[in-house]
Amino acid sequence: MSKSLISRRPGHRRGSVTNGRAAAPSLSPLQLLGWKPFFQQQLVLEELEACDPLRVMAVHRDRLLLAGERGEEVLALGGTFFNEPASSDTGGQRITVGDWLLLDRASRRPQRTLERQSLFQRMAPGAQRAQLIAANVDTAVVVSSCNHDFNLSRIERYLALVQAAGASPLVVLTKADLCDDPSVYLDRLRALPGIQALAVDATDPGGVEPLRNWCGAGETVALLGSSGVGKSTLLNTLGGETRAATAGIREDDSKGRHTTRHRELYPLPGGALLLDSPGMRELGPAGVEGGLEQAFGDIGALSARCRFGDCRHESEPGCAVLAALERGELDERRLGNWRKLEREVARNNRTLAEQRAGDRALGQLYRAVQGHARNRKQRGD
Ligand SMILES: Nc1nc2c(ncn2[C@@H]2O[C@H](COP(=O)(O)OP(=O)(O)OP(=O)(O)O)[C@@H](O)[C@H]2O)c(=O)[nH]1
Ligand SMILES: [Mg+2]
Ligand SMILES: [Zn+2]
Repeated sequence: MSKSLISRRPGHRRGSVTNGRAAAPSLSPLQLLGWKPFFQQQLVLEELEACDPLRVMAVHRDRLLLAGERGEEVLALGGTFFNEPASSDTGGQRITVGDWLLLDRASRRPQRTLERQSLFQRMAPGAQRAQLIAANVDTAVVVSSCNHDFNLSRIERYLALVQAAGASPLVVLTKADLCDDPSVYLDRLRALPGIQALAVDATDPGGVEPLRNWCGAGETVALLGSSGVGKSTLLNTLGGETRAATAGIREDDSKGRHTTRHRELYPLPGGALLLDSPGMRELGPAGVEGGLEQAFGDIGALSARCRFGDCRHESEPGCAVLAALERGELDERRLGNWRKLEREVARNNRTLAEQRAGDRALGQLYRAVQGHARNRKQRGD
């Protein structure tokens, strides 16, 4: 039976973001929040003088939790900054957890979000827009457990999302303590070429130690995976205290109870930021440009050897993909999953392109109306 650990977040939050960070004295408070030259380079002179960069630590319905050089602050969502039509790249929600936001130093008004180094987004079936999941993540940990939840095709789906986002992937298998032989699951992961994987007991502080190799000071690490796999448990064990509530899974089918309801970045003692997020039910890859080629590099490499450049790997002569399948070097399940994901990506990209065109038109209209109103005001109409 799984060990159940039900806990509530303590009334006081995690305290200062630089707490317990003696291990990384050489980094500035901003660097500990993930500030990098990539962001610094985007600031123009006036912004350097008049603005503060703040990291979006959590997005709530009506407010953002931000952290910057001066510590944490809360910013209400509202006002024109948040209500302007979406710019084409963010598809509807301008801000997501992990973003860098420039605030005017004096008024604390938001000025702009900085260009993202990586962006996680997904499409829910039938949705017109991509939902933003997180930005500026360095390592994405795909968490799965050594039980009924383990599903190679779903892990592949997560990996496609990770690679489309521009983050580096790691697979962590939890509940190694509840299974007779975790190496059976690790072996099955060998079918995913080039993927690093660990099996751990997420409740054991010693057991999760290897994960710290990916949690260096100033690094942003996201935990992704289905409900009940142990994302919040990993956060609590790595953090050395309870940061997020966890709850036992259903006995009959090992499914989780959707305990975590929002995404939030938590500082770890070693100086990394760890993103805990709700288990996702729908995982349509969005914004994938070249992402599948990375996540399915083996199939990409085979395709390059097909006789025809536009080979669909169905029945064409000289198809290197089908030949590999026949020789048993390529898994039929993996090829099937790749085909399915490719179709979804093509469909989602079409929807997003239509959406972007619509957003652009709306943005132009909005600016025209604003300009018109300004002119009237200047004329004193
Ligand atoms: N024995 C054991 N139990 C674990 C392990 N990882 C997680 N659990 C248990 O699994 C249950 C679910 O863990 P959570 O951390 O709440 O799962 P989650 O991924 O955060 O789930 P959501 O917030 O619903 O997305 C809890 O009862 C945990 O104590 C593990 O490695 N070993
Ligand atoms: Mg959770
Ligand atoms: Zn082919």
